[in-house]
Amino acid sequence: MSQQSPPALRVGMAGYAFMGAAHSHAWRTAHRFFDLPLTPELTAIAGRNRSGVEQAARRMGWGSVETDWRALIERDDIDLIDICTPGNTHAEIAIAALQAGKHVLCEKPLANSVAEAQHMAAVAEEAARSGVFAMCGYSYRRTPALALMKHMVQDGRLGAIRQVRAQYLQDWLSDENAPLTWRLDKAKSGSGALGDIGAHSIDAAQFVTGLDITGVSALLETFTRERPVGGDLVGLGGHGDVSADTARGPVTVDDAALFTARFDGGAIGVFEATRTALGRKNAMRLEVNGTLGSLAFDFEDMNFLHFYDGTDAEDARGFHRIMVTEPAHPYVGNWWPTGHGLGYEHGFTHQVVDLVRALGSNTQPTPSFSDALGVQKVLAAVEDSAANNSQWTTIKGNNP
Ligand code: SOE
Repeated sequence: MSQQSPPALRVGMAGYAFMGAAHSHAWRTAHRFFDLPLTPELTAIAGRNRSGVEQAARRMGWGSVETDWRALIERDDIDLIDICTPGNTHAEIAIAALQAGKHVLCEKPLANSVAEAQHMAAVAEEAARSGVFAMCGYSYRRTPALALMKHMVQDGRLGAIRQVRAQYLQDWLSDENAPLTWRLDKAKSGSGALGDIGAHSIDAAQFVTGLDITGVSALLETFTRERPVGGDLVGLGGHGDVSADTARGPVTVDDAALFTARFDGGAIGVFEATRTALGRKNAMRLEVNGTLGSLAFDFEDMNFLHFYDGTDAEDARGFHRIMVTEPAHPYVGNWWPTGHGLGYEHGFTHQVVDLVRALGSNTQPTPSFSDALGVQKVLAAVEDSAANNSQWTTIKGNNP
């Protein structure tokens, strides 16, 4: 007798660039490797350019297209809106979707300002009372090695947390002729490396340690203040047909962000986010030092977690290189035999798994918009500090 498939979760996605492709892969894949209470269906994808969104729909497996995100929200055959568009659109789309009774998955950072994020979190809190839920896409939490890191900290393997060291290093803007894109326009992206990749480090540090950042001292830098307009950035690395005499426009965001931080509970941290660290491609790194041990992760070596256990016998002490591919490790048991490794896209699939399981049990998925508001407050404090000679800037009540 054929097993009855779980009810459909009909998804409408806004946007179809890099994150749209990663999310589409996750919606297509999650239920084929994990038992889920709902079966995602790629019902419709929206984008302003009809030929572009039609090509994306064919390539990514979406059932229909819209040229306006509002049409997704008006459709009664869509249960969840997945927002994969630039940050300046997140608030309007998420609020409209939640108020129309549709669940929301919104890419990070949640918004381009604390005010927008507060509004989104308030609407999400209200919607949750009616069983309509929202989640923010801090996908690195679902990298198995980072999830293992959190479990080990929670289990007390590091003792009391003393220091956090977080870097997110890329180099796709090292070339001063890399063209202007929406990520370099503050009106669209909210900030540069700080919000684009520094937000991941802030969320991961707070998620892994369970500690909130309470204050920062920061500096931001923009090395290349004008870039060619009109070049099409291929992926994030190469770029299209720009030449030395292509007209140049202003860059209005940071290339690099550095800040020190204090956490509740007494720990201190140092953070770095840059898109001009030549040679570093996607080095999202997190190290946590405690009184009993240390843990260290580098996304460019994402299947491994490095653990120094201070309780080891003295002659056996040293960093252990844990290959995070054992069935006992988070998520990996649903994929391949031990030693076969996972990739960047698996974090997005695990994000869908946890979201769909939460929706299936009528519970709040994490990170919630309230959690993401906490990250937004840290981003704003970093910008405030940097604008005031790196003065110490506190984050009052990291969550509403
Ligand atoms: C670009 O820096 C980017 O695509 C980020 O926007 C993503 O959130 C990160 O996962 C990879 O790098």
